Amino acid sequence: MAEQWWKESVVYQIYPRSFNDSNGDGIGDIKGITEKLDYLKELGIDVVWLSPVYQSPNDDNGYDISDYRTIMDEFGTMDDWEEMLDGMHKRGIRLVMDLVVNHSSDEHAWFTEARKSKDNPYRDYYMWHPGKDGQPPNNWGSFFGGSAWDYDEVSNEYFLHLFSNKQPDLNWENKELRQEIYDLMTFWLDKGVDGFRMDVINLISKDPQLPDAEITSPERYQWGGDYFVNGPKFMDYMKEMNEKVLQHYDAMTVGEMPMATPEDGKRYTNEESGIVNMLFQFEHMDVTSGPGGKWDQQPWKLTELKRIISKWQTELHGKGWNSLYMENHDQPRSVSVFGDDGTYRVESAKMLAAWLHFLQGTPYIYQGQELGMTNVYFDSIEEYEDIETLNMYKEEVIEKGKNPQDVIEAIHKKGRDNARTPMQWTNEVNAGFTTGTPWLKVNENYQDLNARKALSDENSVFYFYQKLIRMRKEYPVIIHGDYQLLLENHENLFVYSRSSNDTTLLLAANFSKETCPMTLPEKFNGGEILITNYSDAPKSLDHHSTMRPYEVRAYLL
Ligand code: ISL
Ligand code: CA
Repeated sequence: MAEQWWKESVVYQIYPRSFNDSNGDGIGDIKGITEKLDYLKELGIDVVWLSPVYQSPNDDNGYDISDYRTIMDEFGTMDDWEEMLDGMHKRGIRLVMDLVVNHSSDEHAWFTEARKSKDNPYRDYYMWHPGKDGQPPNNWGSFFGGSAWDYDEVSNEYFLHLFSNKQPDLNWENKELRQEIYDLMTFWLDKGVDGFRMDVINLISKDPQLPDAEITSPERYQWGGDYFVNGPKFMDYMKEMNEKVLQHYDAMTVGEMPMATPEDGKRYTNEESGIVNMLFQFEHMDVTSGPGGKWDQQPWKLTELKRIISKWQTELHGKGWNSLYMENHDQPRSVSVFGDDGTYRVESAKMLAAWLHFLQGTPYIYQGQELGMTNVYFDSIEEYEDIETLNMYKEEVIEKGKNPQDVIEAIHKKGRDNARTPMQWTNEVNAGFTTGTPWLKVNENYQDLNARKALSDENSVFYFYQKLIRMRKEYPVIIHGDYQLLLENHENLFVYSRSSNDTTLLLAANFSKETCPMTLPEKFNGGEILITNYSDAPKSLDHHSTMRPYEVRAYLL
């Protein structure tokens, strides 16, 4: 078996549109990334996951691909990309590309051909179906609102799109289509990429009967996941992909898998019969969602987060591998949700970092997380760009007449643009992201919160991450140790231990503004402190102790 370098790696996610603009057009680009490679090296990360940079009409910022083998004009050229890859490899950084193959753009040549006629050779690359009594073939809703089906006048049929209507779903039943995908993967692997992050990969196989979803909400369209999440041929397709492509390369794979349970996690990531190295699951991100789903944000409970994290830690130990994340380009900023983006911003950003990095799995840092970047609170819908947010606003406010202020508040809490505001490099105009007009407004806190400032302050969140990344290389217990939850029912403190052989690591984190007394079992005494966000924290552990607001401490016993 190949060396499992991905278990010991820390991954940094770049959302290129918002990372760094090299030519002043307001849009981040590949040369802009190359300019910042020393910054990434300084942080110490091992792998970059680059969100899509392929040709795209940008209906969903590159997650709608119109050519899988060329670089988006706005981002630069293939030469720029090669220079970037070289620069990464020279610094010992690996590159994982985004593979978005549940759907393509409707502007992909396959689709423009397919929609020409029912007997076009590319027709079957997509999922076409006649309607039912002038209505879509079934009642499935799209992730981005409305029906998952769009009517096509030319052929009087509908095509399936689980995401926007400019993201038609590819038909994996078609053998030629599958081969096209394996070929494009090979194309990038031969160019030297080190792996793939696979977008909504567990949605690629749909129940061929396309049954109506059970009616579970008062909405017009329903959640059809029973018929396309982990669908009937998902494993077969992935095995074929491994045989035809992946097994011939030393490549890391991470599957994004909405709705995945630990059972799924084990099935898909175990070393004997798994199909990816690790997965992104969503269960812990959903602790803030109420019964109304993503936009129904509710106060969350630490005990619930503990239950979910502990379940995944325990069930996958020795049987699979997980990724560890609290942020990405689809999620709000973690300090704003799980910490405090006011008084305790720095403390809570560090607390979340240490708490995450000492769990078992491969950590992912989303650009700006290493600075403790926060959510953005734009006043008006005009300032938002994300298709999911804009569609939802239109549906709720314009079609259903909801109070716009309530909807904006939901967007403040959960909108994807929270993560997509430009990276804050300096305290200069537009946070040093661009000399032009940024495609999405910069968060106004950049004066105080930026990379330049972090790099000149040895107590910054940045250097805290740097230490954590180093520690993961120094202490094998972080990679391999087993996990035990302590103080299970405590509402503010998250305490766990990791043990292997004769080493125990103890992590105690206060997820609240309260000062909390902490009493641990007696064996948790002594040892030495590894890292903390309060410089005067006790150097060795006393099993009776007090945790201050958002304090975190890790001890090696
Ligand atoms: O963002 C979401 C709401 O929290 C999710 O529903 C998200 O759409 C889902 O996790 C799939 O995400 C991935 O595929 C989408 C793309 O818009 C996301 O950016 C991507 O991460 C379609 O390609
Ligand atoms: Ca640019």
